[in-house]
Amino acid sequence: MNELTKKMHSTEPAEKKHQLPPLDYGYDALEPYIDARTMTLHHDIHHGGYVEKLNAALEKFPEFQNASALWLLCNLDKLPKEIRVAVHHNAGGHVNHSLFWRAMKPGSATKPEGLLRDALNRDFGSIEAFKTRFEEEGAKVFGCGWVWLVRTKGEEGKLDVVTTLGHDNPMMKDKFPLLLNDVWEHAYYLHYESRRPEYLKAWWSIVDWEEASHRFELAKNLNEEMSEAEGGVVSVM
Ligand code: MN3
Repeated sequence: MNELTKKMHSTEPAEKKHQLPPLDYGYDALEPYIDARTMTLHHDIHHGGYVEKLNAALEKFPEFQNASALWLLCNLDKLPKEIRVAVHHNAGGHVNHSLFWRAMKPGSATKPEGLLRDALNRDFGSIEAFKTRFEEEGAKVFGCGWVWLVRTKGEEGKLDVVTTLGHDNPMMKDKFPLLLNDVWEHAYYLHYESRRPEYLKAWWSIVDWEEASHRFELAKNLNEEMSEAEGGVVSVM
C-alpha cells in the first residue's frame, strides 16, 4: 500500500481540514458601514459554521479532503451523492465569504484605478453607471444570494455584473469574480433592517479596489496558483 492509498483508506482524522481565515482587520474596523456585532456573527458564526459543516461532510470521504473548496464547488457531479448538497452549500459559503472579507478594507475610500478603471468605463460607460447597476442587481436578488463584478476569461475579458443564489459562485459558470457583496440578510439586517439598498450604497465606502485590481490581473493568468483565501485553485484537486 503506497502512502496515498494508505491516506485514502485511513480512518484517522483528515490531515488537511478547511480553515476559517482570520480577518485582516478588527471586527469594528468597518464601522459605521458594517457594525462590529454583524461582523462578529457573520465571520465567526456564519462563515465558521460553513467551514465546520464542510469538514464534517468530507469526514467519511478522505479522497476529497485535499481538494480546494472551489474545486469541490465546481465539481459537485464528481462527489458522492450523499454529501453533494452539504458540500454545495458549505464549500460555496466558505469560498464566497473568504473572498468577501478580502473585498473590503477599513477606511479605504479608494477608487478603481488603472486597467480596471479603464475596463469599467469601457464596459459600463462610467464608474457611476457600474455602481448603479451593481446596486440595482444586488437589490433585486430574491432571498439569499450575492452580487458580483465578474470578468470573462481571456485577455479581452469583458466585465459584467451577475447575481447568484444561495452560495453559488460565478466560477461555476466560468466567470472570474473581481468584487462581491453579500446580500443575505445576515450581512446587514442588524444595522440596516430591511433597507438593503441603503447597505449596498454605503458599502462602496469600504470596498478595497486594490484587491479588485489584483483579481482583474489574476483573471488573465488563471494558470497561476491561487491560495484558498484568494478563491482557491479550480484546476487542481
Ligand atoms: Mn454571508
